[in-house]
Amino acid sequence: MADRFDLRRDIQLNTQIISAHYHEEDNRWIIQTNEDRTISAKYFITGVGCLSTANIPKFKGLDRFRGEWYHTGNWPKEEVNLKRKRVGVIGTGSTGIQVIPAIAPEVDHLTVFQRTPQYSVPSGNHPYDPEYLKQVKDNFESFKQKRRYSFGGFPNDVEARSSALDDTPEEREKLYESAWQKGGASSFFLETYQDLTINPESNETVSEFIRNKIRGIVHDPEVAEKLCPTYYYGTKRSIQDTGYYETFNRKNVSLADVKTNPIVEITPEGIRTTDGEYELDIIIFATGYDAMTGSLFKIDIRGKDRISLQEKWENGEQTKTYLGIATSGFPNMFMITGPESPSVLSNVPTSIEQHVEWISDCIKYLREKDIDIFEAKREAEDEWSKHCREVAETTLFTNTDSWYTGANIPGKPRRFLIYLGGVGPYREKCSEVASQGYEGFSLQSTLKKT
Ligand code: NA7
Repeated sequence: MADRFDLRRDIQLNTQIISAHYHEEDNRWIIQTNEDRTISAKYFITGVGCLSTANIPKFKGLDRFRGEWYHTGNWPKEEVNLKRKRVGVIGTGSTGIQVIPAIAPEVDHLTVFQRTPQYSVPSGNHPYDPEYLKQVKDNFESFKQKRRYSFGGFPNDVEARSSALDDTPEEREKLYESAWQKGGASSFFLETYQDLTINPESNETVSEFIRNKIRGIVHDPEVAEKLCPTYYYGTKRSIQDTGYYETFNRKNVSLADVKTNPIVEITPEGIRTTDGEYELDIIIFATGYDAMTGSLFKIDIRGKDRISLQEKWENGEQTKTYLGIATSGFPNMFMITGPESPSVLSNVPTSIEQHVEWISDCIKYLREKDIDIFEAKREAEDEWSKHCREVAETTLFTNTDSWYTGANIPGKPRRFLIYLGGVGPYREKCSEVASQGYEGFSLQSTLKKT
């Protein structure tokens, strides 16, 4: 791709951005790299990802551990030898659930340290049917269009039914079973019922369906019960797996319930919980990320009056953006999949594409109109942020502790930072703002026309 689109000349690899400061005097962003290189830029666009800052919980004693330890998000390039090792995995989110069945056959013994059990559905991975592929390629434009205006950013063919409570228990069971057989978290989530994350009673029908699947798969009833989640299905990241629950039927795999018996410390030999010590050669942290804001805060970003983004968002009035693309006080700065956009609760490539196109069109417009200062208005940002919160509060998402709410990082302000109104309506709103001369933004020109 880089060669095809001649992108290499614009890419500098192995470079970390340390700071980006807006200089009001000359309306430039001064960006500092880890190699002490300074770049002066008119626009500053972040594409740092919503899930790229690893969360390694501050367990006492990690520095004394005699074995090896890794975080899944910083996996070494060199091969990690797990053969004949006693391995502990902390965390059972999307990552843990993929890692656990993959490494279980290799290791001597695997201990899974689970704090919150998760709902997971079969991924249903399979080679694409050539007929389907041909159909997609022949109709690529309409396929893309469907994706762009759908709720989740996926080209789903099946429309979800309105409410789980409109169907009889038998009808529901049949629909859930066919979604289970088809596989894929997104089809399970988006092609069954629309009110699963709105109505607690509807949610209970799908939650219990998955719990019964777990009870049917896992042979030891005590282990099966420990694996059964109780939170509202779908309000933590919807997960899919290949043989996750089945892994607990292996003789070399055991489950440590660290909700009941929390981890006390890491010892030189392994992990100590309140019910004893587990001796380990390797600890794998599948403990997730400081989502949405973590990677932005790793860069010292400062806007007008040298106020940092972290100061504005954490010490000030909490995280607020306009459309998840810009934030007041930070002129000429754009965020790709920023907080309060559909970002991680959508098909992310669809959302990235939309932001990149919107930002590119915007910069083109600013150039054409000789506008050199572009900034979100505070009122527009207040209104958008309020709207995001109101939409989130109509759902069950805000009831659950998850990285969506920031609850996974001790001390992080709890706030739901994802727009839940749907990818299609969000796209329409962004296009409307642009078509009305970037309504809600202040556009100033200090340039003299020649
Ligand atoms: P997640 O989904 O944040 O999962 C992290 C897991 O680690 C989860 O089971 C956590 O339990 C557990 N965790 C985190 N801190 C601790 C401590 N201190 N003690 C015990 N267990 C802990 O991260 P993933 O990498 O799996 O997935 C992130 C996203 O990447 C995913 O959603 C996809 O969008 C792609 P908890 O549930 O908080 O009790």
